[in-house]
Amino acid sequence: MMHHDPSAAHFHRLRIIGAASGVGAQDRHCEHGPIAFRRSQAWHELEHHPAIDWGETLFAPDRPGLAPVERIADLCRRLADEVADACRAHEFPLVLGGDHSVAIGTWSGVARSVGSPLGLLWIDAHMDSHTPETSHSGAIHGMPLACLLGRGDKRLLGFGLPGQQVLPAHTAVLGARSYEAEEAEFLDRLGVRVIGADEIAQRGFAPALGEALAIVAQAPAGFGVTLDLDALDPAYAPGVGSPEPDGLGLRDTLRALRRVAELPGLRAVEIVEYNPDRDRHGRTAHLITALIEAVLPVVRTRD
Ligand SMILES: [Mn+2]
Repeated sequence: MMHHDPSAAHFHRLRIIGAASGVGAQDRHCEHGPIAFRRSQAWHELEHHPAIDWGETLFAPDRPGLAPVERIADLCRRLADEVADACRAHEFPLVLGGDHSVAIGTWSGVARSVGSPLGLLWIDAHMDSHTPETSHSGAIHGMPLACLLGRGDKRLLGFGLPGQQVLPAHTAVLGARSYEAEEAEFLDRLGVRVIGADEIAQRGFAPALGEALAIVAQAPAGFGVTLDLDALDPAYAPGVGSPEPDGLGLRDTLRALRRVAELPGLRAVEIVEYNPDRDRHGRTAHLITALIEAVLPVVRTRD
């Protein structure tokens, strides 16, 4: 008998799932993120850890004639399956992107496995809440949150549950500082709480995070965290797809993930937009290692 009580979640291992796609971005170099991280010195610090397993690394199909949206749909469908499989095996999914369009697959997979829409904390410099009608660039990594809220290209919807994969009342965007008015209006209309960089600067990071966690962690079926590395200041994360100045601090971000890992309803974590071509001295790769270590207490091994 499966229980969906978030407090009953128990994970005996952390499963890293690579989502090696840059198809959703104009600059496609994020597709090299998972493979480059796996080859990095930073990963070697963790690769023999008994509680961590690197599962599949998935790629977007490259058949001629496939439109970007079809390639992303194919990847996200398989990613949702892989994430749901990890959940079924009581392994904690940690998805490593890849551009942020892969979030459509990650959170659809978790929502399917718990049988109900989730809470979601979206930590990002951007809102990623365009629809095909409002997008200026057409890039799908600017649309995944809207898709998870049930709005977007039909080919990108319904991979987990019919309709919404996440509950607007239990979704929060944290750290946004570069966005278009249409995105802010869309989220506002749905009642999604956005705590932007300006508000964080005024109130301080800890109270802002506390409010965001109170919103997402009360979702009845549990919640997830997706971290776009561009939420951090480029000084700490230079290796991202779309760097934006004046981002979150390193300690604040690590503290946030440690705090999240203590909450019983946490179902999965996603780290995206790692672009190894822009990294400097492995700084961003080492940051990813530190972020994985911050999440690791979700695994409670029975001695
Ligand atoms: Mn993003």
